[in-house]
Amino acid sequence: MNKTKIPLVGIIMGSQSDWEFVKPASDILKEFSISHECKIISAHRTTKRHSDYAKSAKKRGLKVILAAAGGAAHLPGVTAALTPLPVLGIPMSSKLLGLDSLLSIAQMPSGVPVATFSIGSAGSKNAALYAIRILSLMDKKISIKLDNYINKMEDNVPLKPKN
Ligand code: RP5
Repeated sequence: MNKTKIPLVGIIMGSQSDWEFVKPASDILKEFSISHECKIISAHRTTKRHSDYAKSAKKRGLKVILAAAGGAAHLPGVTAALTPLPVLGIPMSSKLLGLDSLLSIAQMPSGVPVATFSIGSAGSKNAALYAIRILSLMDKKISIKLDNYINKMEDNVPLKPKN
């Protein structure tokens, strides 16, 4: 991540305990050299931090927000209620294996959209790739890198299974 650049993507998570499952999103964005920031912001425990962040996000130049939360996972939904930016919700695993998180994020009332990804690190990685797809519509360099990434994925899958 280039720290001198204004972040294009904001990654927020409800707790430090989420970080190991959220880090793959940051790793992908780094791979694409996309400026981003990672912050612990809870919709329940840090309400002022959260509302300041969500309300100022667009003005600060962010284009997409990834929001990861587990259990009663209100962070993505409440963030989407406070900003017009696209919010990509990532359910974290939980005592109920993340099904509670998944449903909390997916079952938004009409009018306040949140894109919902799969539970845990695969969801984090895909949310980052989805953010990259959004950004690629406005940036030719990102679009070329994305095409290369997609092509390379096929090259990395062997045609024949190994013993
Ligand atoms: C949520 O509660 C967080 O996103 C996390 O997934 C879950 C548990 O948080 P900790 O009790 O580990 O801080 O808000």
